[in-house]
Amino acid sequence: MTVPLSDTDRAYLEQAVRIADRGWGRVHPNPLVGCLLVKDGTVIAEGWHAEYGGPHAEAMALTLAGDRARGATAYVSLEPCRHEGRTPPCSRALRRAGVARVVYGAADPGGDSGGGGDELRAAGVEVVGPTFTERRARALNPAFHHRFRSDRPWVALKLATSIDGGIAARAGEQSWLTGPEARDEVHRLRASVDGVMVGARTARTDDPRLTVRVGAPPRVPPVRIVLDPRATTPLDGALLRTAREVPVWIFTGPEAPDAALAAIEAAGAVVHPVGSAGPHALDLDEVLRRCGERGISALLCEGGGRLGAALARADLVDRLALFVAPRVLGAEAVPAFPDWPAPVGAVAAPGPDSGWVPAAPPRALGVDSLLVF
Ligand code: AOF
Ligand code: ZN
Repeated sequence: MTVPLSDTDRAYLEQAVRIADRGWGRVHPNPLVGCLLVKDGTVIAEGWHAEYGGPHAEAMALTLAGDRARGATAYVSLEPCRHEGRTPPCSRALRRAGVARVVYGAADPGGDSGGGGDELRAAGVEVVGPTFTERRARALNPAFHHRFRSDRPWVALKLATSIDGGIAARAGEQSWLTGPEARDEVHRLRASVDGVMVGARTARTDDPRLTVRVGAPPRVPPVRIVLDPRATTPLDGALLRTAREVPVWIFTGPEAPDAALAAIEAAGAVVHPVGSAGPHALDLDEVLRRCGERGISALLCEGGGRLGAALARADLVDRLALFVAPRVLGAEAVPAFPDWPAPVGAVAAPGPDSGWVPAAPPRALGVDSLLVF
């Protein structure tokens, strides 16, 4: 159950959410968190979680405010933690600083870290929260919340289509659909995940680098992952040429020749053999499980069409990052989801960013959220 908020409280809390974004690319797998300390109608300090393992948002704000925190209201986008983790518990820090009131957004799903709200209440602090629905909380820190519900990584699928729903003008062709704004957003998404994944055909035809080259560099560059059943990723391509600079993982299947695997390893990439799911297809559950075991908690799939459709078909997509270009590809275009048994609709994440209304779909795409650009 969520607690209702006054307009003033909501405005400050939304400001805390915007501040949280300053940690983008630096804090995952921990959540983005923002905190605002307000006293007598004035913001006296802003704090945010700026670096994984570093001070929490509340701690930063309290340090900046010093003695002025006494009697203030703290607005925090996530319930204050009460655990002794990499940093001391924020519930204790807020209490000791004499903060009179705490208004927070999302409930902390963490077993040990959660429950700071109740602890503060018990200590006599006025606490208002949780005030975000689970859906809102998940939209802000999707991979963080996903971790408590699943063993596999959170998966975002980037899909660029024409307005008539095509992903390429003709089979096997690369069609450049979107513009610089979309490219910037993709780099921003890359900075927030642990792995960026493509299929082997995309690695061969597009020769992508899959690095973050726009905006502030992430704390850890995402691992570049190719799903390559037959080990055909070109040795002289952009990925394998730079495999010693930013890690490259190649998932291969039983069809892969030993010599190709040896050459890929010699180039500095890590080969992960997994089971097959038919000709030229890998067992996606196994791929994701392996990724999870090796510390990938959030994954961005950038295509191609076949891999994206296979992930969606297996209900392995949590977020669809949909880029719709103002172009028409026409009758010969390759559809984003070929050979589906029935027309596809999507479950829209309501929110300020999405004015999208789903058609009544015979078969819904099982995504948690949808971003449309
Ligand atoms: C953050 N930043 O601002 C807040 C968090 O890894 P630790 O020990 O720093 O603890 C991370 C947990 O603390 C995290 O899972 C969440 O439950 C809680 N709150 N975490 O990284 C913050 N407020
Ligand atoms: Zn904390």
